[in-house]
Amino acid sequence: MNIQTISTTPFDDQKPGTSGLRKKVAVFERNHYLENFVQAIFNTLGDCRGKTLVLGGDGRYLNRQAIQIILKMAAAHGFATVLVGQGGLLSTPAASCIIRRYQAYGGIILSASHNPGGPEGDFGLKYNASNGGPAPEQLTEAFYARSRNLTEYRIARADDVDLDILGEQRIGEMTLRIIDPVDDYARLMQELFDFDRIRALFQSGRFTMRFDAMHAITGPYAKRILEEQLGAPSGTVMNGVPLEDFGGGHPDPNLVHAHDLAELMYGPSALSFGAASDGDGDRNMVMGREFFVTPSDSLAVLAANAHHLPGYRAGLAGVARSMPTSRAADRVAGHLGIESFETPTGWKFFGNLLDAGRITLCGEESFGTGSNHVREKDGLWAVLFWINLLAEKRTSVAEIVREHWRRFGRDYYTRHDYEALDAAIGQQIMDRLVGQLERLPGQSFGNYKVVSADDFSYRDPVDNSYTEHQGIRLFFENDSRIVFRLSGTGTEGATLRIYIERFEPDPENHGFDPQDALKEAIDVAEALCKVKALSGRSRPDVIT
Ligand code: VG1
Ligand code: CO
Repeated sequence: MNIQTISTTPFDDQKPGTSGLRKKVAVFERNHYLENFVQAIFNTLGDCRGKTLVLGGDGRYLNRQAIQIILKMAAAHGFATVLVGQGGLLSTPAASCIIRRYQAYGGIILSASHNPGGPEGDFGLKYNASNGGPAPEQLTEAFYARSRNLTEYRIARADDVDLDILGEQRIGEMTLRIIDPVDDYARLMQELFDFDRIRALFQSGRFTMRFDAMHAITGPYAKRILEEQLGAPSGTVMNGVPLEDFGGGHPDPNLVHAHDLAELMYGPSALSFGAASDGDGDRNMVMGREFFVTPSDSLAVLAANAHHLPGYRAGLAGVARSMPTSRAADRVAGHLGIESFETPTGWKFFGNLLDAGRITLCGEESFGTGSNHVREKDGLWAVLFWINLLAEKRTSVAEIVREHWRRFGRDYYTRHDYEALDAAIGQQIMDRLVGQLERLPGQSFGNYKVVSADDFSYRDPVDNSYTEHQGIRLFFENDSRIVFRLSGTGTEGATLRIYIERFEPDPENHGFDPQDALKEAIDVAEALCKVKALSGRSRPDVIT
């Protein structure tokens, strides 16, 4: 095999964020940019001879070109086999599933998740380890360190391969296997859920649903599983063809960006169930008839009901949630007498707990839910979980959630995002909050009296690794909490996320809109961080 060694100079911005390296497409298109980062990963991994790599992405602009480059670099680095999803496609959870099933050494997933795609949009690359999960921080830090002193990268001189033909090809000594992106994942779903019961629900004719794939990666997965295997009527999957620019949309499953779906959920002909997933298929939004399920509630409901489903009959080892996620799941864990954990934002922090068998379910407020079946959050899995639950309980989404609140109390919850702020303003807001931390306890803002305040840090209970500066938490006397943090996935300026919640035990008070129920707390948050005053914005860009 003819391997070329190409001289290069380092870039100083290849620091992975919450979920891999994410940049504007134009940045990834800079000469050697992608190659440098891939070489930094391979240098960190060391000797890869004889090993297997999994490779695929969400189909966004640059996906195919990047795959051709990475394949040639993998060949130059000595990988024995690379498994690639047909057409270069793999959802994030499917990649995780495939790494585990084939005992691969690791995988590279190309995606910028819910960020827009196309030439003007974003691109991203993340490395997952042998457990199928996102590289832990020690590893991503090592990639960054390597990227800063690269002088060359190695790449095989070879023709581009055809990514659309299933089966084996060779690049030099390396075997390239193009596999069906859906098969292994669909098989895993069959092991976890009661497909017969779900099929019966669709056949009953009483259940109507749509799944909005948002022209992103889950289209082929949802069509195969929902329509072909479970007998949902064709057309159940909307926007099911993955497009390089997601049809110009923002593949982010929330009420703002999945509005086509949201509209079908209201009015006289509203559907019984609606769901959507994001660019790379790891997020989920779940709705019932005229009812939106807050992701934090979804995690709690799944935890409380998991024992009804085949894959989880044995019960749960424990549950974990990211810090900004509401405390609803903790209440369920307390009730079940199992462990609960609060981790920093990002799925990589769940990996050790899952590997050690300490937790079975985990989730984030950002439309992410998952279990020990893979090591990523999994959008379609969460949707199937809900459908299986509905098939089991023969009731509505709204009734399941309301019943949950009656039992455990309701954690009113909202997140307000101020996107693409001037980076200096974002930093100023966080610095000011940190500066106030010591003085805040004891201070009152209207009915809100601060009990404690901190800058969240986390010591991993499995490997003892330590992570700091994961967001500012304020706890109030009336069982409310406000969290401030800066996004680690944005590619423009700074995005401030404000997470606001209040616990309401009394079922008489469970019927309010969260924006009304949290009105005062939302004002307290502004008084504390002054984002509107400092940025001149009059409202958040996205409210979830
Ligand atoms: C966001 C979410 C976080 C999630 C991350 C990756 O990160 O808040 O919960 O894990 O996206 O999800 P941040 O740093 O922007 O708040 V995905 O679907 O983009 O891989
Ligand atoms: Co995603």
